[in-house]
Amino acid sequence: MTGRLIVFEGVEGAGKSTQLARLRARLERAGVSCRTFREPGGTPTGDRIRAILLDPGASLDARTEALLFMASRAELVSTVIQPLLAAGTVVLLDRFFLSTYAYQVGGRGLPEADVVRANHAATGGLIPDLTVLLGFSAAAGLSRAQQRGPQDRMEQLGADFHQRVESAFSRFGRIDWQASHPEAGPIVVVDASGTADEVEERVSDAVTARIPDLGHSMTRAVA
Ligand code: Z5A
Repeated sequence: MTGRLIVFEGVEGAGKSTQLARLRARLERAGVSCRTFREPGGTPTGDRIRAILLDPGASLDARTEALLFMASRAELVSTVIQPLLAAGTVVLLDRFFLSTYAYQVGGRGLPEADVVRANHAATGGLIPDLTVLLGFSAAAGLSRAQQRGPQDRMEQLGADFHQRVESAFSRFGRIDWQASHPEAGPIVVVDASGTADEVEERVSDAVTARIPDLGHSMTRAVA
Protein backbone atom coordinates (compact mmCIF):
# COMPACT_ATOMS: atom_id res chain seq x y z
CA MET A 1 0.00 0.00 0.00
CA THR A 2 1.25 3.50 -0.74
CA GLY A 3 0.06 6.63 0.98
CA ARG A 4 -1.11 9.87 -0.55
CA LEU A 5 0.45 13.32 -0.56
CA ILE A 6 -2.04 16.19 -0.46
CA VAL A 7 -0.58 19.70 -0.53
CA PHE A 8 -2.27 22.97 0.44
CA GLU A 9 -1.04 26.09 -1.36
CA GLY A 10 -1.99 29.73 -1.66
CA VAL A 11 -1.09 33.22 -0.55
CA GLU A 12 -0.31 34.10 3.05
CA GLY A 13 -3.43 33.98 5.23
CA ALA A 14 -5.56 32.14 2.64
CA GLY A 15 -6.58 29.61 5.30
CA LYS A 16 -4.21 26.73 4.43
CA SER A 17 -3.42 25.72 8.03
CA THR A 18 -7.08 26.01 9.02
CA GLN A 19 -8.29 23.84 6.15
CA LEU A 20 -5.47 21.33 6.47
CA ALA A 21 -6.41 20.76 10.14
CA ARG A 22 -10.07 20.37 9.19
CA LEU A 23 -9.32 17.85 6.44
CA ARG A 24 -7.09 15.93 8.83
CA ALA A 25 -9.94 15.79 11.38
CA ARG A 26 -12.35 14.49 8.73
CA LEU A 27 -9.89 11.85 7.56
CA GLU A 28 -9.12 10.72 11.10
CA ARG A 29 -12.83 10.43 11.90
CA ALA A 30 -12.96 8.12 8.88
CA GLY A 31 -10.14 6.02 10.33
CA VAL A 32 -7.53 7.19 7.80
CA SER A 33 -3.97 7.33 9.14
CA CYS A 34 -2.81 10.87 8.55
CA ARG A 35 0.17 13.15 9.32
CA THR A 36 0.58 16.89 8.74
CA PHE A 37 3.68 19.01 8.11
CA ARG A 38 4.47 22.54 7.04
CA GLU A 39 7.20 24.04 4.87
CA PRO A 40 9.71 25.30 5.59
CA GLY A 41 10.29 23.02 8.59
CA GLY A 42 9.00 19.64 9.72
CA THR A 43 12.42 18.23 10.70
CA PRO A 44 15.00 19.45 13.26
CA THR A 45 17.20 20.77 10.43
CA GLY A 46 14.22 22.21 8.58
CA ASP A 47 13.06 24.03 11.70
CA ARG A 48 16.48 25.68 12.02
CA ILE A 49 16.36 26.69 8.35
CA ARG A 50 12.83 28.06 8.90
CA ALA A 51 14.11 30.30 11.71
CA ILE A 52 16.72 31.81 9.34
CA LEU A 53 14.25 32.24 6.47
CA LEU A 54 11.58 34.01 8.52
CA ASP A 55 13.92 36.08 10.73
CA PRO A 56 12.94 39.73 10.02
CA GLY A 57 16.56 40.75 10.70
CA ALA A 58 18.13 38.30 8.21
CA SER A 59 19.47 39.57 4.88
CA LEU A 60 19.48 36.85 2.20
CA ASP A 61 20.30 36.88 -1.49
CA ALA A 62 17.33 35.58 -3.52
CA ARG A 63 19.27 32.48 -4.60
CA THR A 64 20.35 31.74 -1.03
CA GLU A 65 16.72 32.10 0.03
CA ALA A 66 15.49 29.72 -2.70
CA LEU A 67 18.13 27.11 -1.92
CA LEU A 68 17.36 27.25 1.82
CA PHE A 69 13.66 26.58 1.13
CA MET A 70 14.72 23.66 -1.06
CA ALA A 71 17.24 22.34 1.51
CA SER A 72 14.47 22.21 4.12
CA ARG A 73 12.28 20.41 1.55
CA ALA A 74 14.98 17.85 0.68
CA GLU A 75 15.35 16.91 4.34
CA LEU A 76 11.57 16.66 4.88
CA VAL A 77 10.93 14.59 1.74
CA SER A 78 13.75 12.10 2.20
CA THR A 79 13.65 11.55 5.96
CA VAL A 80 9.93 11.98 6.73
CA ILE A 81 7.52 12.07 3.78
CA GLN A 82 8.86 9.24 1.64
CA PRO A 83 8.95 6.74 4.54
CA LEU A 84 5.41 7.74 5.60
CA LEU A 85 4.08 7.36 2.05
CA ALA A 86 5.77 3.98 1.76
CA ALA A 87 4.02 2.93 5.00
CA GLY A 88 0.60 3.88 3.55
CA THR A 89 0.09 7.13 5.47
CA VAL A 90 -1.80 10.10 4.08
CA VAL A 91 0.48 13.15 4.35
CA LEU A 92 -1.05 16.63 4.37
CA LEU A 93 1.51 19.29 3.62
CA ASP A 94 1.17 23.04 4.24
CA ARG A 95 3.09 24.42 1.21
CA PHE A 96 5.46 22.57 -1.14
CA PHE A 97 7.37 23.56 -4.25
CA LEU A 98 4.58 25.61 -5.87
CA SER A 99 5.40 28.11 -3.12
CA THR A 100 8.98 28.31 -4.41
CA TYR A 101 7.65 28.81 -7.93
CA ALA A 102 5.31 31.56 -6.67
CA TYR A 103 7.58 33.41 -4.22
CA GLN A 104 11.09 32.90 -5.58
CA VAL A 105 10.27 32.78 -9.33
CA GLY A 106 7.08 34.90 -9.45
CA GLY A 107 7.94 37.23 -6.57
CA ARG A 108 11.76 37.44 -6.66
CA GLY A 109 12.18 36.92 -10.41
CA LEU A 110 14.62 34.00 -10.30
CA PRO A 111 14.90 32.04 -13.59
CA GLU A 112 12.21 29.37 -13.63
CA ALA A 113 14.35 26.70 -15.31
CA ASP A 114 17.03 26.95 -12.58
CA VAL A 115 14.46 26.68 -9.80
CA VAL A 116 12.64 23.76 -11.46
CA ARG A 117 15.94 21.86 -11.81
CA ALA A 118 17.08 22.53 -8.24
CA ASN A 119 13.65 21.65 -6.92
CA HIS A 120 13.75 18.31 -8.73
CA ALA A 121 16.96 17.57 -6.86
CA ALA A 122 15.27 18.52 -3.58
CA THR A 123 12.14 16.40 -4.05
CA GLY A 124 13.70 13.47 -5.88
CA GLY A 125 10.86 13.92 -8.37
CA LEU A 126 8.08 13.37 -5.80
CA ILE A 127 4.76 14.47 -7.33
CA PRO A 128 1.80 15.30 -5.06
CA ASP A 129 -1.35 13.21 -5.53
CA LEU A 130 -3.29 16.45 -5.27
CA THR A 131 -2.59 20.12 -4.60
CA VAL A 132 -5.47 22.13 -3.15
CA LEU A 133 -4.78 25.70 -4.25
CA LEU A 134 -6.79 28.10 -2.12
CA GLY A 135 -7.79 31.06 -4.26
CA PHE A 136 -7.61 34.24 -2.20
CA SER A 137 -6.34 37.79 -2.62
CA ALA A 138 -2.87 38.59 -1.28
CA ALA A 139 -4.08 41.86 0.27
CA ALA A 140 -6.89 40.18 2.20
CA GLY A 141 -4.60 37.33 3.27
CA LEU A 142 -1.88 39.67 4.50
CA SER A 143 -4.37 41.68 6.50
CA ARG A 144 -5.52 38.45 8.20
CA ALA A 145 -1.91 37.47 8.90
CA GLN A 146 -1.08 40.93 10.26
CA GLN A 147 -3.69 40.57 12.97
CA ARG A 148 -1.53 37.76 14.41
CA GLY A 149 1.35 40.07 15.42
CA PRO A 150 4.74 41.21 14.10
CA GLN A 151 5.51 40.50 10.44
CA ASP A 152 8.12 37.88 9.47
CA ARG A 153 10.78 38.49 6.77
CA MET A 154 8.56 37.26 3.91
CA GLU A 155 5.47 39.16 5.07
CA GLN A 156 7.52 42.38 5.13
CA LEU A 157 8.20 42.27 1.38
CA GLY A 158 5.54 44.75 0.33
CA ALA A 159 2.32 44.84 -1.65
CA ASP A 160 3.90 44.60 -5.14
CA PHE A 161 5.85 41.48 -4.23
CA HIS A 162 2.75 39.80 -2.77
CA GLN A 163 0.69 40.83 -5.81
CA ARG A 164 3.22 39.05 -8.07
CA VAL A 165 2.94 35.98 -5.84
CA GLU A 166 -0.87 36.06 -6.11
CA SER A 167 -0.61 36.34 -9.93
CA ALA A 168 1.77 33.36 -10.03
CA PHE A 169 -0.61 31.22 -7.98
CA SER A 170 -3.45 32.21 -10.34
CA ARG A 171 -1.37 30.98 -13.31
CA PHE A 172 -0.82 27.60 -11.61
CA GLY A 173 -4.57 27.04 -11.67
CA ARG A 174 -4.65 27.22 -15.48
CA ILE A 175 -4.80 24.03 -17.56
CA ASP A 176 -2.09 25.25 -19.98
CA TRP A 177 0.30 25.99 -17.09
CA GLN A 178 -0.32 22.55 -15.58
CA ALA A 179 0.20 20.86 -18.95
CA SER A 180 3.65 22.46 -19.21
CA HIS A 181 4.55 21.57 -15.57
CA PRO A 182 3.85 17.84 -15.17
CA GLU A 183 6.09 17.78 -12.08
CA ALA A 184 3.35 19.70 -10.20
CA GLY A 185 0.77 16.90 -10.47
CA PRO A 186 -2.98 17.60 -10.33
CA ILE A 187 -3.98 21.01 -8.96
CA VAL A 188 -7.52 21.94 -7.94
CA VAL A 189 -8.39 25.56 -7.23
CA VAL A 190 -10.79 26.07 -4.33
CA ASP A 191 -12.41 29.43 -3.64
CA ALA A 192 -11.18 30.39 -0.15
CA SER A 193 -13.67 33.22 0.41
CA GLY A 194 -16.52 32.84 2.88
CA THR A 195 -16.54 31.17 6.27
CA ALA A 196 -14.10 28.45 7.26
CA ASP A 197 -17.05 26.00 7.30
CA GLU A 198 -17.98 26.91 3.71
CA VAL A 199 -14.39 26.52 2.52
CA GLU A 200 -14.11 23.18 4.37
CA GLU A 201 -17.08 21.82 2.39
CA ARG A 202 -15.48 22.93 -0.89
CA VAL A 203 -12.16 21.33 0.05
CA SER A 204 -13.86 18.08 1.04
CA ASP A 205 -15.80 18.02 -2.26
CA ALA A 206 -12.60 18.69 -4.23
CA VAL A 207 -10.67 15.92 -2.47
CA THR A 208 -13.58 13.49 -2.91
CA ALA A 209 -13.80 14.26 -6.63
CA ARG A 210 -10.06 13.84 -7.20
CA ILE A 211 -9.26 10.99 -4.76
CA PRO A 212 -12.51 8.98 -4.62
CA ASP A 213 -11.33 6.31 -2.15
CA LEU A 214 -10.54 8.95 0.49
CA GLY A 215 -13.86 10.64 -0.32
CA HIS A 216 -15.78 7.38 0.16
CA SER A 217 -14.09 6.85 3.54
CA MET A 218 -15.12 10.35 4.65
CA THR A 219 -18.68 9.88 3.38
CA ARG A 220 -19.04 6.51 5.16
CA ALA A 221 -17.81 8.10 8.42
CA VAL A 222 -20.47 10.83 8.23
CA ALA A 223 -23.32 8.40 7.34
N1 Z5A B 1 7.72 30.47 1.30
C1 Z5A B 1 8.51 30.80 0.21
O1 Z5A B 1 8.78 31.97 -0.04
N2 Z5A B 1 9.00 29.79 -0.56
C2 Z5A B 1 8.77 28.49 -0.31
O2 Z5A B 1 9.26 27.61 -1.05
C3 Z5A B 1 7.96 28.16 0.83
C4 Z5A B 1 7.46 29.17 1.60
C5 Z5A B 1 7.69 26.73 1.14
C6 Z5A B 1 6.07 30.68 5.33
O3 Z5A B 1 5.36 31.33 6.28
C7 Z5A B 1 6.54 31.77 4.37
O4 Z5A B 1 7.52 31.23 3.50
C8 Z5A B 1 5.41 32.24 3.51
C9 Z5A B 1 5.73 31.73 2.12
C10 Z5A B 1 7.20 31.55 2.17
N3 Z5A B 1 5.45 33.68 3.52
N4 Z5A B 1 4.75 34.56 3.16
N5 Z5A B 1 4.46 35.68 3.05
P1 Z5A B 1 4.38 30.66 7.30
O5 Z5A B 1 4.52 29.17 7.28
O6 Z5A B 1 4.58 31.33 8.61
O7 Z5A B 1 3.00 31.22 6.79
P2 Z5A B 1 2.00 30.79 5.69
O8 Z5A B 1 2.37 29.47 5.09
O9 Z5A B 1 1.82 31.88 4.72
O10 Z5A B 1 0.69 30.52 6.52
P3 Z5A B 1 -0.28 31.47 7.28
O11 Z5A B 1 0.04 32.89 7.33
O12 Z5A B 1 -0.46 30.81 8.60
O13 Z5A B 1 -1.54 31.41 6.38
P4 Z5A B 1 -2.59 30.24 6.15
O14 Z5A B 1 -2.10 28.96 6.72
O15 Z5A B 1 -2.95 30.27 4.73
O16 Z5A B 1 -3.86 30.76 6.97
P5 Z5A B 1 -4.44 30.27 8.40
O17 Z5A B 1 -3.33 30.29 9.43
O18 Z5A B 1 -5.27 29.08 8.26
O19 Z5A B 1 -5.41 31.51 8.64
C11 Z5A B 1 -4.91 32.82 8.87
C12 Z5A B 1 -5.90 33.55 9.81
O20 Z5A B 1 -7.16 33.67 9.16
C13 Z5A B 1 -6.17 32.80 11.12
O21 Z5A B 1 -6.38 33.74 12.13
C14 Z5A B 1 -7.47 32.03 10.83
O22 Z5A B 1 -8.22 31.78 11.99
C15 Z5A B 1 -8.18 33.00 9.90
N6 Z5A B 1 -9.03 32.31 8.92
C16 Z5A B 1 -8.77 31.17 8.23
N7 Z5A B 1 -9.79 30.87 7.39
C17 Z5A B 1 -10.72 31.85 7.55
C18 Z5A B 1 -11.99 32.11 6.94
N8 Z5A B 1 -12.51 31.31 6.01
N9 Z5A B 1 -12.64 33.23 7.32
C19 Z5A B 1 -12.12 34.06 8.26
N10 Z5A B 1 -10.92 33.87 8.89
C20 Z5A B 1 -10.23 32.78 8.52
